Amino acid sequence: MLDALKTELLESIAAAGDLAALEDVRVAALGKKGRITTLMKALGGLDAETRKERGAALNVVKDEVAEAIEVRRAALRDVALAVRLDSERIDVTLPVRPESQGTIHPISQTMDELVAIFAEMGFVVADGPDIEGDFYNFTALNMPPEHPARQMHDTFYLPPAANGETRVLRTHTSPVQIRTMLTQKPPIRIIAPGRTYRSDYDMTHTPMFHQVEALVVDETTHMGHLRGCISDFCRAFFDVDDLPVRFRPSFFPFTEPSAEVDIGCARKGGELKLGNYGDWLEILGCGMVHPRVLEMSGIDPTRYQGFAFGMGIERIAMLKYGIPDLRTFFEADLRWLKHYGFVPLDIPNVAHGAGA
Ligand code: 2NL
Repeated sequence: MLDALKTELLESIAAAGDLAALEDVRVAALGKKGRITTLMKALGGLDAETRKERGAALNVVKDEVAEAIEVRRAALRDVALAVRLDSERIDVTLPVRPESQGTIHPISQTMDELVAIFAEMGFVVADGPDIEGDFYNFTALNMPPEHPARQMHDTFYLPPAANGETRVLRTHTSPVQIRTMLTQKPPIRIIAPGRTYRSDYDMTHTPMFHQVEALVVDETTHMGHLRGCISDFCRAFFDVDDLPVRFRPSFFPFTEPSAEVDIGCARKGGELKLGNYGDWLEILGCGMVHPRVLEMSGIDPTRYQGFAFGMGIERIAMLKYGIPDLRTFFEADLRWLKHYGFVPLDIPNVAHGAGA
């Protein structure tokens, strides 16, 4: 009788065409009210000798059936997977449909390139709020109230904070570096890319624009590091190995000494070419962090020195990608975006000139 049951169960296991049918077979045999389970329960009513014998035999059948179910389940799972893989096969080399319409904005692409280059050099990306306190945007940068440099910033002012502090839309990304110095111990090596705001609108200015600033602070940081870092960056970003890079003395309230950086170019017939052609083009400002700035940011200027630099992202994007008009960046013109935008999968990395 047990043999007949076993044969019958093994047959229905073999006949189960899918996982659901197999589960039905399992429940009918081994479930709470399954046939084997019922027989097991009935053992209690037998005398000790018969119970031992029948129990052992039942256990063998139960194990065999359970094993057969497992084997069948694995086979059915393989079949189900194979069917699914076959039916869901796609050719990933085909173009996407409907063809993708969107492009990466040149500002986003350029920021990704900057991050790729500076990350390779060991910089970490830092960010901060667009709405800043007067202290972080000006005072900590050696521009006390009434400092003439403040007037040059065409600042957007907001109603004061609850504590009375003057609030502004940040006029540069420097406050991010101030916040970093106030909360982290050197060595510090960060870049701060982001939106900045100045109340100015003409051919070469928009009220919102983008900047990236870099800051390095350590015990032995000096101008040689500043020079090498900036030269390497310019050559990587513009993808010109022998790009001439020149430092001219300048002034910023937050750096001493300060410099402006020019790169080599040629201007011919309204065209601009970057490289060793004898002419020069200004692209960024830099300097050694002013000791007073370090001090106001909680860093001991007798122990640490730092360098910093900053540049406009629209400007370097225009140079690299031949975009002639700044204001078009912010017009959201789909034809412009199609022309100057980037394929979403063209992800910048240093091996690819970050990219070329
Ligand atoms: C430019 C010049 C510069 C900095 C930015 C900086 C930041 C801190 C301390 C010292 Cl927290 N300096 N930033 C330094 C020199 C130049 O930007 O022409 N930007 C568009």
